[in-house]
Amino acid sequence: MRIFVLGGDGFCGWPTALKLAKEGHEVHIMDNLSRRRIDDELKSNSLTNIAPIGERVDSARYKGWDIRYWNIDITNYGYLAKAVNELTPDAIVHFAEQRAAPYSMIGQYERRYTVDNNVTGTHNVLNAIIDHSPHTHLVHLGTMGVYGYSKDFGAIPEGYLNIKVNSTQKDTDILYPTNPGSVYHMTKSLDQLLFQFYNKNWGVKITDLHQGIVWGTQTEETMLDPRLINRFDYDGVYGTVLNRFISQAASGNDLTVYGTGGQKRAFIHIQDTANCVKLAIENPSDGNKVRIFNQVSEVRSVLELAKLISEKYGSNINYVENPRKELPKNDLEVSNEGLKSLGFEPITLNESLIDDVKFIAEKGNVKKENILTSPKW
Ligand code: NAD
Ligand code: USQ
Repeated sequence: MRIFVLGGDGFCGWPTALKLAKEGHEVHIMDNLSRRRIDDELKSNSLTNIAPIGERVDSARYKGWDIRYWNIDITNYGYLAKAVNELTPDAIVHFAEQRAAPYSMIGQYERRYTVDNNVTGTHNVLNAIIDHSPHTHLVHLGTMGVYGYSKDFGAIPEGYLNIKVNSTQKDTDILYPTNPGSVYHMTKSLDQLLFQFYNKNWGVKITDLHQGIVWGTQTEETMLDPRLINRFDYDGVYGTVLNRFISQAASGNDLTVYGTGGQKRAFIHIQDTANCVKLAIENPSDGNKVRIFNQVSEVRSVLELAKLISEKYGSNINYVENPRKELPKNDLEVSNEGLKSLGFEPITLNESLIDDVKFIAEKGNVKKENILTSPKW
């Protein structure tokens, strides 16, 4: 298949692009490298020494994989539409959004940038598809955060909630009521509405993957050459919780549990991100309705993870005041039957995978001043 990977230089996009290329697909990475620029803006760094995009792609091509790179900002409609028109891809995987909740809550510039970048980018992709390549299947990376994190309506279903309307006593499926906790998460809720409309009106084939928190760094493909190594975020803005705890342990720092650590979240290993996207692409949606899958492997609480890392490596737990507005404690249960029905076999937390991440983190330069950099909201 010919596949565009929008955001293919990022943490999830790069290993997914490699996986798809290794499987024999023709892969076109499109990325404006904004994530690398934001590292400079935040004076932060990936713990791994990521190669420039040209070098990354050259070393992947050297393996015989059909993969290329285009420097395209998807908020610029002209360039994106030209590429879709000329190449009419079978599938577009859309990772190209500003994805850090803390970044989206820093101030007015970051709030507006996140909305402008994410909503315009998604809307442009949909327009390029309906005008130039209506057969293209769009696979979008959404987030569990669109649902909020509660069991108010029972286990979280895959996108749609089955309800009985009091006044008519009729059963119906509605889009799950959205409850985002940051401007970033809100953009994913807005993306959902765009998908419903473009599917209803033009029948666009869409799969929205509501992914949990990704952990790990290396995949089967990124391990094949040092120039293919994936990025590893650890700072208080882009680092996600489990990778942060492991890098904190690796660098002899305390584990930074926000509040009580009673927050339960869904998690997935980076290898499974690539596996699930591949499954979604190779088993396309029929376009009758927007297909929504929860791309998650397991649910854990923040404190449970901190205790696991603390006991394993002897680190201290530092309970810091929670910079975020979120429930101090929540219960969570998530269905992931959709991807499982396509063959997904989740990789769950295990000691050897955690050791692998620590091994990578130990080689990196954790700047202590970047550990507690989250804005407050
Ligand atoms: P990332 O920031 O590492 O990668 C995003 C990539 O998109 C970057 O390389 C960036 O340069 C690019 N990009 C952003 N805006 C662009 C634009 N306008 N035009 C072209 N390229 C652009 O993020 P990630 O962790 O790889 O996340 C990828 C997607 O997966 C995001 O949409 C995110 O919301 C979703 N997701 C991530 C996680 C996670 O834990 N990392 C969890 C759930 C969902
Ligand atoms: N947390 C800590 N200590 C830390 C960092 C985080 O206790 O040092 C807590 C947070 O308060 C929060 C939880 O850990 O309760 C998760 O935080 P996170 O930064 O790991 O994840 P989050 O902000 O939710 O965002 C990440 C990705 C985002 C994706 C989302 C999936 O950055 O792109 O959409 O995970 S989900 O959380 O399932 O919505």
